[in-house]
This record gives sequence, C-alpha cells and structure tokens, in this order.
Amino acid sequence: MTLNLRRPILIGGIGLSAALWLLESFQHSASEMGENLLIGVLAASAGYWWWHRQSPKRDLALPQPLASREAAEKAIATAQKAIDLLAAESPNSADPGSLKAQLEKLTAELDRQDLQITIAGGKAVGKTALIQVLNANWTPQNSQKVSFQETAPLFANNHADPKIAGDLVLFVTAGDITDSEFQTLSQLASSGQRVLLVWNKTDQYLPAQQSQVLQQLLQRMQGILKAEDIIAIASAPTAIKVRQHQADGTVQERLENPTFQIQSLSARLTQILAAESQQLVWASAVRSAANVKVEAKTLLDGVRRDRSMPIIEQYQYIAAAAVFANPVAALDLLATTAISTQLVIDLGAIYQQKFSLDQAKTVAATLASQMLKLGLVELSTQTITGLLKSNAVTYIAGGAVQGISAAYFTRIAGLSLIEYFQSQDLENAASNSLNIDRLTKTLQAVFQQNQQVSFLQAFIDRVASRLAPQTPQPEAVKSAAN
Ligand SMILES: Nc1nc2c(ncn2[C@@H]2O[C@H](COP(=O)(O)OP(=O)(O)OP(=O)(O)O)[C@@H](O)[C@H]2O)c(=O)[nH]1
Ligand SMILES: [Mg+2]
Repeated sequence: MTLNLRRPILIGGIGLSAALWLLESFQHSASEMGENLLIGVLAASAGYWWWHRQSPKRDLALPQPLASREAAEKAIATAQKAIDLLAAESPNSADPGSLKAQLEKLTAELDRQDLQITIAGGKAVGKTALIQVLNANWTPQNSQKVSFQETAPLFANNHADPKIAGDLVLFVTAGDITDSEFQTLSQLASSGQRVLLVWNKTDQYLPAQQSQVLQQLLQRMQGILKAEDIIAIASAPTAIKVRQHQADGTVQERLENPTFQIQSLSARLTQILAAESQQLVWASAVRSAANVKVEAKTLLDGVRRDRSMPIIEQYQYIAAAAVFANPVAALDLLATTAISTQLVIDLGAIYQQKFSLDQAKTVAATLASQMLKLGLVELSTQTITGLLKSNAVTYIAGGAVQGISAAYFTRIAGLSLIEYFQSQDLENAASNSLNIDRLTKTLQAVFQQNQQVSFLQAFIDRVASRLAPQTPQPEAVKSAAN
C-alpha cells in the first residue's frame, strides 16, 4: 500500500483560523462533556431512527393511475443507464450482460398480448382449486390468452415468502384477513401492483355471516383497494349431506356437491381484461425495469464500496500517524480536516461527484463541525480512552488517544460519505448539490452503527498495532509521519 502524499490539500491544510475555531469548540464542548454526551447519544439515536426509516426506500416508478408505453420505455432507459455505469466500472463482471439481457427481454415483450395472472395467498386457502375452476369455466370464454401461476403458500413459517409478481395478482384468503395478509396486501398495492382480494370458501359461512365478513374486508381495505376489487367466491364448496324423508318413514342420506360460486370474480376479470389489459402489461414492464435498476445499483454500490474502503483505510492511518507524530492539538485537528478534505475528493470521484477544492473543504468542515456539535467527538474520545486504559497495549505513547481518535473520525467520515453518495440520485450524480441536513443525518446513523465497544476494541487494536514502534511500520504510516 503506497500513498501519494503530495496532494496539495494535505500540505496546505485548512486556514489557521478554522483550525483554531475547531480547537476552541472542542475545548468548549469538553467542559460540558456530561451534557453533550447525553445530547450526543440522543442525536445519534435520532439519526439511526431516521436512517432506518429511509433505508428500505426503493425507487419504483409507480404505474398510477394507468401505466403507459412511454412510462415503460422510460423505466427501461433508466435501468439501462445504471447497467452502463456498472459495465464501465466493473468491466470484467458478467452481471451487466445478464441484466442487459433481462432488459432486452422486457423491451421485446412490451406489447405482449397474453396476460399473466398470479394466484397468491396462505397455505390451503384454495389457490389450486381456484385456478382449476377458472381454467375450466372462465378462460375458454376469452379471446385473449391468459395464464395462471400459483405462488408457494405465503406465511409458511419455515421459509421466506415468495416474491409476488404478475400483471394481475389474485390474493386469496379464506375469511377475514390476518395482520400478515393485510401487510402483504398493502405492500403489494402501494408498490403499484394491480391486485384483487379474493375471499374464497364463503360456503363455510352462513349467509348472514358472509355479509358481515365481506363488510369487514371492505372496511379494512378502504383506501387501499376499491370495493369492486374485493370479491367473495367458493371455488370448491364442501359436499353437503342431504336427508330425504321417504314415504315409508325411513330417512335416506346422500352427499350433494354444491356448484362453485365464482360468477362475481369471472365478471370482474372479464371487465379488467377488456379495460386494462395493455396497461397491466406496461405496468409490469415498469416494475420489472425498476427491479433491474435496483439490482444494477446494488451491484454498482458494491463495486464502488470495494474501491472506497482501501482509500478510507489509507487515510485513517495517515490521520493516526500525523496526529500521533505531532503533539500540538490544533495541528492534530488541522491535519485530520485536511485529510478528510482529500478523502471527500477521492471518494467523490469514485461516486462521480466532482468536488471543487472549496466544496470539498465545506463537506469536510461540515463533517468535522457536526462531529463536534453532536458530541460524537467527546463520546468516542472518552470510550477510546477507557478502552485504552483497560488494554494490554502499554507501549503506546501519550498521543495514542488522539491518534486513534483521528483514525476513527476519518473512518466515520469516509463511511458517512459512502452512505451519503449511495443515497444520491444515480442519474444526475454530477449535478447533485450538497444536502448538509442529509449528510448530518447520515453521519449520525453511521456513527451509531460503528459505536459498539466490540468494534471499537478491534479498531483500536488494529490502529495501535500500526502506531506501535516495535513493529515494522507499513509504508502508509511511514510516509505520513515524515
Ligand atoms: N369449503 C371449501 N373448501 C375449499 C374451497 N376451495 C378449496 N377448498 C378446499 O381447501 C383445500 C385446499 O385447497 P387447495 O386448492 O389445494 O389450496 P391451495 O391454496 O392451493 O393449497 P396449497 O397450495 O397447499 O397452499 C382443499 O381441500 C380444497 O378442497 C371452497 O371454496 N370451499
Ligand atoms: Mg396449491
């Protein structure tokens, strides 16, 4: 690992006044450590909460109210851009090729005529029975080709739920819906999936109960599904015992198979086929293209992270060595801030975010001042001091706490930048402007994740072994200390 230290910023550093300001705030906050510690913990938890709330966000372009061919083409083009970036940044991977093939298939099927209907639902709700009765009694009436597909039973505890996708989903239940059924249905609907709620096995209820259950279903799904998309059926009603009193006084019993009740469903399906068929196919293309894009983006994030981590490692050791070698506190902070400015530029380049020197300084200064403001500096310095005291590493000189802290803050800054860049809009990376609020919240969340004592202990051991004079110094630390 060799480092090029002849970077202008690392030598120039930030202005002395800025360094003194940082020093001042540091000393000021150190005197209020108790209070700030509490604020820091609170702020960090708030950040963590925010991050958690934000992270499952997936940018599916919702096909609402009705998807168009243009929307599908646009979604495919957007996914294509993500794949192109991936191909450019990991030229030896097979992933871009296979993702591209998926997109080509989507494009070829944009005007697909046959409709794919997925039957989903819990175990034994009657999915197979419904497909059979539809295939025998409804499918033959249609001029359009329709194919049914049954998912593996949902909510089976022994394995994860299968992914539900299709032009149209019939979500089957056998009565009022459970909480997990409600969750799945709401998620499907909110992701733009066209879905009908089909209550099967109505024959298990008396007519009076039936209307009650239907009322409950309508009420629960209000605002999520339209009333006409909630339908009661009986695909395979249970045979009923019929008793007949004979003229001679004896009673004869026989089993009678009631006929299936799916008229309301067939009628609704026929309507949907006539009115929405083409849009349903386009909407599927929009969703599939969005999924391909997410896949490409995830791979791209991985490639970029792999390139970023060694850079963060390098800078964290430079920061440690620089601060360790120089006992002046103001210079310590100056050095780390200069290093993080260069870190901003280097990581920005990986994420295609070009920063001018001034912009990079602003980002670095924001990170540094937020770390102080949020009490993260005090909190970690205290933890690191405590851990070092209980550590067997006795050969470490006085600057160890500062050195290790500098490395730690550099790492937190770098990881925050990765998270922040990843959450940026992929399409307009170059024109993204700095969102300080979001950067601060990302910083809080990342700090929270890397604050566990076990992580800090391992981190201290790693940095300490680099700083230790006994062991031969690696290239990075040597050049930084000179
Ligand atoms: N009473 C009544 N029973 C039904 C109805 N529809 C299906 N069944 C019965 O429910 C049981 C399960 O039906 P399936 O069609 O196999 O259900 P499934 O959802 O495909 O089941 P899995 O694929 O195993 O999850 C069978 O015994 C069916 O006869 C109905 O409308 N009324
Ligand atoms: Mg089945």
